[in-house]
Amino acid sequence: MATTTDAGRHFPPDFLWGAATAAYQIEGAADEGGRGPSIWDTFSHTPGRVLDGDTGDVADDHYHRWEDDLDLMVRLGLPAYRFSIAWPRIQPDGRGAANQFGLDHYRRLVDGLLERGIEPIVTLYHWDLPQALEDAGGWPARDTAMRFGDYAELVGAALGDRVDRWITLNEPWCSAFLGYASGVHAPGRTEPAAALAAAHHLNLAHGLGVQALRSVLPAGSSVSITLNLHLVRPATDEPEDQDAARQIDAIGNRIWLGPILDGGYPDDLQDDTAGRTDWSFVRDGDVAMIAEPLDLLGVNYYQPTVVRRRRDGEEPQVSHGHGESAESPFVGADTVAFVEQPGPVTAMGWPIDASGMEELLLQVHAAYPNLPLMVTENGAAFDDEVSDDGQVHDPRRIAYVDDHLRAVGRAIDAGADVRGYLLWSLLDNFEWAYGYSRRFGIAHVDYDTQTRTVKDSGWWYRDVIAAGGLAAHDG
Ligand code: IFM
Repeated sequence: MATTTDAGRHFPPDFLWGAATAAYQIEGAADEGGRGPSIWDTFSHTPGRVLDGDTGDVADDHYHRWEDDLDLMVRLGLPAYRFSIAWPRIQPDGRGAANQFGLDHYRRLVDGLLERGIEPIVTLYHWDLPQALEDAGGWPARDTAMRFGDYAELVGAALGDRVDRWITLNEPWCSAFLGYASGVHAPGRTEPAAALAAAHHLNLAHGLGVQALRSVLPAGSSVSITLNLHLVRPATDEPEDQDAARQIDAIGNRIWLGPILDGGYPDDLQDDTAGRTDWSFVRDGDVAMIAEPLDLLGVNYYQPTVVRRRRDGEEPQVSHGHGESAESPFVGADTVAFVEQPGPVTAMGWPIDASGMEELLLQVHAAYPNLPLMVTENGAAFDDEVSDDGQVHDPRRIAYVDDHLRAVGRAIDAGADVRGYLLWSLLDNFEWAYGYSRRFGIAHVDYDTQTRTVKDSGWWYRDVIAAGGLAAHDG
């Protein structure tokens, strides 16, 4: 139980503190170690897809600098580090025997973490699908789910003796709907029906991944999935706005929670999307495979979403808070309008509202009271610069994280079983379609020199971790 006193807020003693990254966003070394191309290599090298033509070719050069980066984590006193494995380093074509060189790289990384007393948390898939699998159909093709099961088994067998915590997929909503519906993420397709098939095959991949991991991991290992659940609020109490919120909840949240935790796809989701697909890609037995029991649910939260029903004659929106596209990522919810929220925003344009964190954790806890939760991502981008004094002063990030941690604490007080908080992100990195223009790190990266400078927020977070909580709020 978290406790609040005048002196501040303390978290449970076994609360896991950490920071997170993902392979394509930090590694670079795109052509090294036998790595094959991923959909993000292809996408970022396609003119017009990523801001300023940025690519992940070099990124933070973490592939070469990982030891220094682990030492940086030690300076920050991080007890845990969440990172992802690049599938194309393990299976360059997405199938077949493992590339030993790739496995060895991650084994060294894990050993380096363990030697430094940092707990590794492995995400198997953070959006870098081997290009060969996209060429064979990508996530809309059922076979991709089977291939993920094989990949999960290879990695689980190689690292299961030293990694206790596993996450199958990161934010499959982005993979399915930003990748295949709005097309603002790789592979950049705008095929709403295919996006729904992709969502199902990502669910199936998750289930097969859990099965594969369980078959090779020691008993007691923790297996989970990370979802970017949408905290959706209707703009008014009017039934049509409430129904708009229901639709976004269906296509944003229950499309994952339904089959994974509730035994099937919700009827209203199938009704909403009936004009796009007949869902015949769901085969007998699939839902049972998807519903493999989980040890924990990873929740990523950044911002709330406010919606209303679009009025007659009103044009559909081309921006849905996830980049500009004529196709909405919210398939089947074409008459939903996204309402701009008053108040401060981050450099992503995302509204800052920590109350959504508390609300979301409590909603999920109410729906699944026996499932432990972990905040596997939360953080903010701001336009940080190295000052003349050589430091990076980022008070807005400190305020953002402070507020959101307090919200996590309130959720714990109210009964939510939240086991940890992993800040996004350790380092400034490749922010997908925004390239290097958005900085989420608690350590600044100078992309010309690869110099890391711990921001004020990094030192502040170190102190929070060391104290096991937050000092008194003076705001
Ligand atoms: O950078 C991303 C991360 O890869 C997935 N979750 C959201 C972050 C910020 O956009």
